[in-house]
Amino acid sequence: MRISSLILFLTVHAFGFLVLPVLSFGAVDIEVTFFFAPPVADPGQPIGDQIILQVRNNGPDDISGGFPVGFYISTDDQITLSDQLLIGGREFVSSLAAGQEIEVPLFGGARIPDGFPQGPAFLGVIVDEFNQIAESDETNNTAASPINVGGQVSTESRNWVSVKLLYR
Ligand SMILES: [Ca+2]
Ligand SMILES: [Ca+2]
Repeated sequence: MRISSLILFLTVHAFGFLVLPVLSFGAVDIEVTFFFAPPVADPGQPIGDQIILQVRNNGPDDISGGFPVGFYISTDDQITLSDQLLIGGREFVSSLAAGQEIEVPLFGGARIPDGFPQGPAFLGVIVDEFNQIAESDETNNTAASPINVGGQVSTESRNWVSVKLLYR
């Protein structure tokens, strides 16, 4: 009995030492697995329906508390809270189970704020926007896609629009 008690004692302590430090790093990881934004848009133009975002919880734990997702317009490809949030550009994911991957729909009327400077920019996203969830990897929560702001439509895009109008 004394030996088995000793083994139990050592097992509990070894378990605690091995597992607790791992848990303290966060047992979930939200990752942006797919992001698409239109290559051209005018300020004020509704573009929410053209933006596609997919996220996954790499686990091993479920996320039940939910987290906000912010869509931003930036002059560089580093998307941070100091960039400009799209008007109507914040959504909320209420839960995400371990291993679950979902598409996060964005409000269709979301748009670049009027007055944003014309020219090359980046449309991006921040998942767990205010870092309220501790994750094993905090570096995979953003994505950015180049966008030309202000109607500088490329020839290819213009042709595509013409073809679509022709067949309507
Ligand atoms: Ca993450
Ligand atoms: Ca986080």
